[in-house]
Amino acid sequence: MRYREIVILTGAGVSAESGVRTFRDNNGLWEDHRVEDVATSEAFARDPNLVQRFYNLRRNQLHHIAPNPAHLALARLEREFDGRVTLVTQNVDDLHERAGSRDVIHMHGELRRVRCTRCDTVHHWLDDCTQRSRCPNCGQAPSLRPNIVWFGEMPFEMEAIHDRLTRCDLFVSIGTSGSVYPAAGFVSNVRHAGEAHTIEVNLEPSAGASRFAEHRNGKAGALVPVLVDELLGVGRSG
Ligand code: BV8
Repeated sequence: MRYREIVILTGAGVSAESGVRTFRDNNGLWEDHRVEDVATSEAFARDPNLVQRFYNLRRNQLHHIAPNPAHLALARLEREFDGRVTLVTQNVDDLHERAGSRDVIHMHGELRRVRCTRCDTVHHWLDDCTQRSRCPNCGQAPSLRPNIVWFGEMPFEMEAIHDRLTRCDLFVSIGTSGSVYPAAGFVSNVRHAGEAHTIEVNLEPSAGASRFAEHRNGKAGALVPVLVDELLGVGRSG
């Protein structure tokens, strides 16, 4: 089967072999806080220093991690596939970009950007962000928050994502537990299942596994390069 439009959704599992902790590690706990309780605007209003610390630790981690074969294979697919590849990631790290992917939709935002809550500008930011950090545009403080989509907030670029889902003829979900919406529902938004093929690549069957036509269980670092070779027709005789 030759595909024309592929949508790829990635989650924390695609970065796991790069040493980035998934949300399921520690049963979704960080410093004994449930992630859902830290990654919210209410938590930020209640204890901004705690939330800033949560993201500063993870932003600092960006300097010590590198893309793994799964990230590199997805960048190769974007470069060499003779149709359209849309990469939507739930991840807030920059490993897809550092692997060479160019067209990445960060639906949950990015660790390397902060947003001013006063003038709404977004800035590239790799250092610690605190309540004393001044907005590079309006100069106010406190004003900067992580440009991350918290629980209860609308994910970014939903319209563009939905448009690509309804047009794609292949949807591949990689390294996600299917526990967070609306990403977990994307597989049900692709064109009528009869026309689009759907593949789940994950260490283990996810909560939404039954909604996929095909399942490949194992490590992304091993399975994604194989899948990309197949999609590029590499190693296909004749
Ligand atoms: C919204 C940024 C509405 C933060 C994140 C009840 C039912 C249904 C939905 C809800 C509900 N109650 C509330 C909701 C909505 C809520 C939600 O879904 N909650 C869940 C907990 C039930 N969703 C929201 O709030 C979303 N917004 O709904 O807005 C709205 C409408 C109108 C107007 C305004 C608002 C916003 C959700 C975004 C939250 N932010 N991230 C941060 O990163 O700090 S989500 C966060 O969790 C991560 O981004 C990540 O996406 C997600 C965890 O998911 P995964 O990526 O799947 O990670 P996980 O660890 O769970 O799984 C990893 C998988 O990899 C595992 O399956 C594992 O087996 C596998 N794996 C591990 N190693 C490997 C591997 N696979 C392959 N290879 C390996 N080596």
